[in-house]
Amino acid sequence: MTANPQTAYGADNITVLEGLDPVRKRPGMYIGSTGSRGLHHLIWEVMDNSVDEAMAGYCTKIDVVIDPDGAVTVSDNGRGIPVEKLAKTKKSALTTVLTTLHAGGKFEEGAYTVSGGLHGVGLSVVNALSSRLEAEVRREGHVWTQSFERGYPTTPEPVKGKAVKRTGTSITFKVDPDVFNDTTEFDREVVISRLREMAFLNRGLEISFRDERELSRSEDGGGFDESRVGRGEGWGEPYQETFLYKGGLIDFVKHLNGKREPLHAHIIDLTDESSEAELDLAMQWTGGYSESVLSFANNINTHEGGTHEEGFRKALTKAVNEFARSKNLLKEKDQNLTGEDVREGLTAVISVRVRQPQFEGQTKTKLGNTEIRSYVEKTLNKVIPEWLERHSAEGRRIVEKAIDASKAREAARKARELTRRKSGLESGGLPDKLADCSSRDPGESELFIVEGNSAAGPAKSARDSETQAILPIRGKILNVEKARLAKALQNAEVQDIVTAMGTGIGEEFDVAKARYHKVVLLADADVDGAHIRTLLLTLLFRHMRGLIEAGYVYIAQPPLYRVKVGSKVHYLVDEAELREFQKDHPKVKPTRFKGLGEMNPSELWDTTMNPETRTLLRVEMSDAARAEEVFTTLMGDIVADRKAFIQQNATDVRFLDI
Ligand code: 0RA
Repeated sequence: MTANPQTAYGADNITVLEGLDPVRKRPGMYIGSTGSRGLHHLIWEVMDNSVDEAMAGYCTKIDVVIDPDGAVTVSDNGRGIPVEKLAKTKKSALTTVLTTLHAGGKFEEGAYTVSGGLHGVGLSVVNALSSRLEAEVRREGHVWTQSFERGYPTTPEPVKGKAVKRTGTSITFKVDPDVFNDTTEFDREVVISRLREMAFLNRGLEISFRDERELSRSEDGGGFDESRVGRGEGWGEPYQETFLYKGGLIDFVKHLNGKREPLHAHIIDLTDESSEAELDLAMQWTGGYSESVLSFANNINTHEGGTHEEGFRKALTKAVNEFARSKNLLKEKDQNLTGEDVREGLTAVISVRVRQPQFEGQTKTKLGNTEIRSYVEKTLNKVIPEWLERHSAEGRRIVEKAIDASKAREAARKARELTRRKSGLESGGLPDKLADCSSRDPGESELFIVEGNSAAGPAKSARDSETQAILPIRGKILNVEKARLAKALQNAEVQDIVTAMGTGIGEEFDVAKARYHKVVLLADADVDGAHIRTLLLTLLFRHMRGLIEAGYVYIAQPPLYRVKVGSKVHYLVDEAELREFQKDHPKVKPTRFKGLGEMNPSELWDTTMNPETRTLLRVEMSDAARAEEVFTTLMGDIVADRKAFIQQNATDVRFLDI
């Protein structure tokens, strides 16, 4: 078998071979980025094809395996990708799908529709970006295999192998490190969370996952946790888990609500199928104050929302108000519950399937189809009122909660006014503690929110006062997960952050007013620092989410260790980096910084603040479901969960997919 792609074939292949060239030249155009997000996108892309097969009713099980060298295999028990020769390309359908851009299977009268991967680019893109890819198809009584290197087939056609009865497709790919030069390592937690989500969204579909990679010590946070052994998280054994939800979105809502106290007994479950589209909705209110509405279109998490969410919100607000009025629960005739009042404490998952989804927005995660707004609204205008009538006791509790929220909102408005007056915001007053930068251009201005006074000193002397502002905050800020906005606004640290940012908070929040386009959270590299960072992230996530969505929120990475080799000083961010360093320098003795305050200003500048030399992690919203889950376990009522989580993830902020 020849492995030289340049000379493998004659002229006939050239068009096909050239077909994938643009993908390797500009991978970002096809998968968004060549960072961690783009890397994971390859798995989703391959899996989407199997999920399509499942949605079409031909596949019940998908297996995802990461082998010890990091190659990924996605197998399904569907019909198998067709292998016969196509008149159009004079090649096997399998070869065509894997080597032709946008051959999303549409070579055959609509038999094969991509479920709508964020970019919906298909298997050929994965092939182009993999150093090797093997396709195995079980079909027509035989196994067929074909291998590829960087998108080039190593045999002209699939090779027919042994006889088999079962049908299905397995794709194994190893990503090309020349393309993904940042990282080629899949994050287990990211994979697990997407597979679980896919299983929730596709009721009855069994998705199993096995990670055969060696568990690296650094990933485990160094501790041994017995509860993780059963699933293969002990030393040496592969991690294995199967996701299969008979309840679909109902199970999703149960999962999201976890141990939170529900406000009413039933999970509301509404579905509709029409010629236009399909709609699936599950929701339940809890006694809490935060709103968690997740939306999906064709299995894609639309965290920027869109028309399906708009239709849902409009119908829900209307239905609850009308129900409340019909039961005489509103005191005054003209009293109205706002959408925010109605959604307080609500956990909802809405999933639509649309024939030709239009994805818009910065991250292409906003559904744009206008016909879907009216479809969802119209459908829900009928079924939500019916549900409330059938469960009127539960309906009453929901209304009572919304009325409470309404009162609290009024109190919050007063508190905000007070904040404004106290801080003199209207006259441009800023917090006393803020060392502002001199630039008035938000695009170049950075706000460092620094924990602890001892660190604020060095940060102030180190900064570039033209573009870098420092806001010191003291100790633990209020946990907003357990408090309404009105209460949060009484907290001095919260007030200072809101005033410094200039955006307002809650209903009044306006990202266009941000005084800085970088907000950098700077906390110690220890457990307490992680806790404070999480509290700050919770505040931003719950009440100033637009900052995260705009990509303005960053996490600074101060080093934990300093080592000297001869006269040269090195700084290392965490234990994993230190261990790596000690492989080459086994004799060095590290100094561990106890806190930011131990660093002198020039060290802090060089390692953490200087835009030329620092590494900032940007906080992204790419996984809202996971973020929801983390914030509720982390910041909710269950102290034991929180403790365990923080201990396991002390320096790990990846839950926001950074
Ligand atoms: C085109 C046509 C048919 C199946 C598929 C594509 C197919 C593609 C993938 C990709 C991963 N798993 C897949 N499973 C099926 C149907 C052909 C027929 O009529 O049998």
